[in-house]
Amino acid sequence: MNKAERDLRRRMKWWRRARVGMFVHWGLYAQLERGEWVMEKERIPLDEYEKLADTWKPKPRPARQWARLAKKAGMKYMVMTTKHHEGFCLWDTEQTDYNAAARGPGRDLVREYVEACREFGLRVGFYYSLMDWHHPDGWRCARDANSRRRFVDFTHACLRELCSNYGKVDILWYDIAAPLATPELWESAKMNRMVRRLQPEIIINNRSELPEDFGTPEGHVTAAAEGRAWEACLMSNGSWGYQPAPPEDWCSTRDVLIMLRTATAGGGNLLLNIGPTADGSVPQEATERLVPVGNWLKRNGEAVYGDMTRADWWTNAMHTGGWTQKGRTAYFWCWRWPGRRLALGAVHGTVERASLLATGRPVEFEQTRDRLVLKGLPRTSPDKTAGFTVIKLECKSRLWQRRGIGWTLK
Ligand code: JFZ
Repeated sequence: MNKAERDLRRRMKWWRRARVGMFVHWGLYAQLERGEWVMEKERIPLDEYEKLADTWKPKPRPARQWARLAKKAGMKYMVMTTKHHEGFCLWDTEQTDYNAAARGPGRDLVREYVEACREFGLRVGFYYSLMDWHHPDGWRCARDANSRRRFVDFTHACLRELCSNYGKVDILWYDIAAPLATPELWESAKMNRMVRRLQPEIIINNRSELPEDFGTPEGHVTAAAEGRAWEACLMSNGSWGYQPAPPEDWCSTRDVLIMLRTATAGGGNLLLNIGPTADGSVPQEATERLVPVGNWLKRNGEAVYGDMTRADWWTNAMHTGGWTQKGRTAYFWCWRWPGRRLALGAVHGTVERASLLATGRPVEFEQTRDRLVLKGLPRTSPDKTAGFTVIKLECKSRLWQRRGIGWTLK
């Protein structure tokens, strides 16, 4: 391992162990209640959209409510949109007066957010959209050299402020590097050097057209993602920015746990979004689903947090559940409870102890060749939060399950 790799490992350590964070999409668009792309999708003329900057009046310190919920839900970090594609800056910037301090809100919303994260012991992430629909050079920069110069200077200056004025920033989450086609045109290498000079421990995602520290598969959780650190980001109700949705469109508590299992097994993180309303309130549906996730994690977090071992070759191997793994301990997440006996085939390795993770209650078991049978289980799933019971298997060496059919026939 060379020095750069060692540095990366050290910087990423907390993040790998943290596993789950809260994404927050919040901006002028929340007032229209049709998602964060509404300006573009409905081709709202700029002068009409700009009026939203003065009509936006969020209630005092809503970020405390987000952070409190994130904490309750077992999340360890947050990432908030400091500027989405609409171009409105949520912090007090000198680069444009299209910002929260100068307009309707009358204060620095990024500062409130950072303070709330710190109050609740959460790591701080900044989302920053490179694409900008409001800046006069935001599109022109692709065709005109002077315009590009101005826009790149603006972009770098915004990031300099964000990395200078808010104390320690843990994550920089770039988005959509349009319309400039290459990292050379954005001067991304220089930009990220500056960011790291100001924030030596920061973790940077891969959306400035450079790979940097982690990948960002979106809208799906794939166990076999990237061959390096990755974080799947997901909406919880079919929209990033606030948009009311029928209850069926919201991920359930079980959906979240299923995604969390897949991410954990694949060695990745999960960044789950909420879109607060214009005044900053968290939609009731989000609270209803996320609080139980946190309660479940209080009892079963051991199967999620920490230095998990990649167990992605096991994904979906059983119809009763799936696995995560931490060294010599394997966790079977049973989502379809089979009753008093649970049989797991093609399992290799010697189990020394089996128990229900949530309560520690020991479970009787028998291993014959590659078959593991757990016995004397409760008749129905003991997990009353989400019907998702984790069985902990402490093993002599690392357990694994063979893929494919017919292996027991020889
Ligand atoms: C972007 C934004 O356009 C969207 O509003 C939201 O902020 C999301 C987190 O990021 O959307 C993307 C970005 C990248 C891909 C897809 C949608 N992608 O790489 O497939």
